[in-house]
Amino acid sequence: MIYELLLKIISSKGAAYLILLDPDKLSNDKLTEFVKYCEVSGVDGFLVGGSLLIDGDFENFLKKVKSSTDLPVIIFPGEVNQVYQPADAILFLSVVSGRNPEHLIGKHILAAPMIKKKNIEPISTGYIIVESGSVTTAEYISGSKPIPRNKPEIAAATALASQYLGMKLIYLEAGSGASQSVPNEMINAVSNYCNIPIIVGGGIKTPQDAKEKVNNGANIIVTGNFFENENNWNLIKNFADAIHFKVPISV
Ligand code: 1GP
Repeated sequence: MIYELLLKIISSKGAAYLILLDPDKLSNDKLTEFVKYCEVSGVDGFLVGGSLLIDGDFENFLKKVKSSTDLPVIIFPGEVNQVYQPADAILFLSVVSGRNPEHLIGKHILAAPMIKKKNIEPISTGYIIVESGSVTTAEYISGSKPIPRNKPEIAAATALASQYLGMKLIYLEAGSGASQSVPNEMINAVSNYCNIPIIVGGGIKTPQDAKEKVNNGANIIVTGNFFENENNWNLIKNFADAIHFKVPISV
């Protein structure tokens, strides 16, 4: 089970590091090379998806990722049409920060039978969109208001409600390419208030920022955009080392 595997990684390495692969943004000819690069740099697994898919061929992209790595490959769906095999798991996201019923339960009713039929492990996740400077694709597409940056208590109460509803993960999302990442005070408030693992992503551009997020209670860090620039690939290991604070750094 991928959820248990994530818990094991969190407990052995301090936190887990996942890289988001967006079929629209990563060219097919670079995909295998990038995935291998991530593997040797200490990444723990991959999310595949995006809030809006325009050009990418999701199914073939997913197949290529799976055939390039033995690390967990988890679908991070932006839409119901992103449920495909082969995948090890899918984040079954409910946008709990918003009040749009389609993204709270509607899409899930359409997706659930497909997930069952394709035998993919669903990991129920309370998805909390956080204000990050400007309107992000996740916010716009889900038609839901983000939680204000200066209201950590709203995020904490939302996360606790998600936990009480039986969700297994919280995802604090600033949005892909966000100009500001999720505030550390908010991560801290959420981690002090609920006891399910917290994923933090969106706008994380430095190992230092990733490390601060872990120090404030993030259990899983996600980066995507930053490595769409190939010149940044050599920094993946720095991110992994900053996130895996329990693992002695090798030189
Ligand atoms: C988006 O959290 C992820 O859903 C990653 O964000 O692309 O900004 O790293 P970035």
